[in-house]
Amino acid sequence: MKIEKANVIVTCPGRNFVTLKIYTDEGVYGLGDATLNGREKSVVSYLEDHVIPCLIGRDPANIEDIWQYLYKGAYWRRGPVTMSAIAAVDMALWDIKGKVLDTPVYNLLGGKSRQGVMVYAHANGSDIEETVDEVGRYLDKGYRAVRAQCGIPGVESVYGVSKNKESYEPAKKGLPPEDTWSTEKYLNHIPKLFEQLRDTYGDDPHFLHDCHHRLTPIEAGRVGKELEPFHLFWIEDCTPAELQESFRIIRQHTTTPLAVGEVFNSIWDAQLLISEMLIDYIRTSIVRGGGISHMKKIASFAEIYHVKTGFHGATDLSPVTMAAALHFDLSVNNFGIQERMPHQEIVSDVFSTAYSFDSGFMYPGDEPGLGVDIDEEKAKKYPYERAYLPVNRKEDGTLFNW
Ligand code: KDG
Ligand code: MG
Repeated sequence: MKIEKANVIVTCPGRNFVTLKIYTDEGVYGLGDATLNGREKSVVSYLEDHVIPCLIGRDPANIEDIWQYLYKGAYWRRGPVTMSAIAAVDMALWDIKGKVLDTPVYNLLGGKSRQGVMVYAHANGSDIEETVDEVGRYLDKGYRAVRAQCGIPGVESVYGVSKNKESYEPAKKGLPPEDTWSTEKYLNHIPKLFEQLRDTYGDDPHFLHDCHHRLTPIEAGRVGKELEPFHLFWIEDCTPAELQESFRIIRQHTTTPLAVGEVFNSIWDAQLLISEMLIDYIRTSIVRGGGISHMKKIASFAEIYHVKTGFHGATDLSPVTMAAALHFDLSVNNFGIQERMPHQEIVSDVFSTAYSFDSGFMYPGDEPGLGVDIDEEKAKKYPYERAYLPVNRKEDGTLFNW
């Protein structure tokens, strides 16, 4: 079998998605997600100009060799554009292998380690009361785990909190909007939210929180320590994690579990964090981390050090990544939890999926391959629309982490 052709589909049903479709000479095709929020077109060019021409004529069965060819063969390694492009090829090749062997991808990864994948929902509100009510609505829907983000008095626009009760979508059409941030106000407010959540719902539900790269290590130590009585499942991205050693400081101050890595691209971004057991969950998703092939290595490395997976699953990861993540989550022993931020209804006009949700768990379905398809004619109805994540400034105007 040979790769005969490949094309890239860019579509915007509510938000932009970039999908790679690889065709074989025997009529089987595979899909991969290459969406990089706010930088979509760079990955399109990387694939069309530099990757697809090198794929034609190769045997799609040789997934590892093709991965190494694209990674080592480019000479320029890592980075979100390169690794998202490689991830898309890798996902599509696993999809093809599953279809050729007539089996779901989780079977190729070692089979089921569990029956379903525990997912966490996103709850948010403009204040504590609204957020607590929203968490209750998710618990009523059967979720066992809910992430809670809430408005901060005196801060106009807060990460993870929607305006006018619309569903939360961080990327905004047009050029990047600007938010204003106050760490002081945030730190004073956030423990009160989790105190109220435990008072209302008791000890059983898992609660999570995303600090979204806003704190210094010592501030992260403070928030982790103050949240200890409310035993969170994790706090996420409490500091930007380029400086892996900084997590030593956080660990000295708190036993609140730490999750990190949705912006990581490779095992090298997390090598020290994992080997020194400075984190508890690795969040790098299939699309950011070079596909299933590289994520297998990250998860196996993490397993040795008691670190579990907790894959990113926001709306900018397409249904193809969601499916790939679910197959992966079902198979590895050190699965922790999977993020679920459901796509808008309109996305299902373009993508059809075999995965399902029931009582707090997701299931990838038993279709051969990844179990996702794309309707290219319908995709054309939704052309690309420029959209960016916000930029963040401190109250005095200093540019800060978003
Ligand atoms: O594109 C950026 C989003 O995926 C990110 O802001 C979402 O932090 C996020 C999360 O935890 O889902
Ligand atoms: Mg996050």
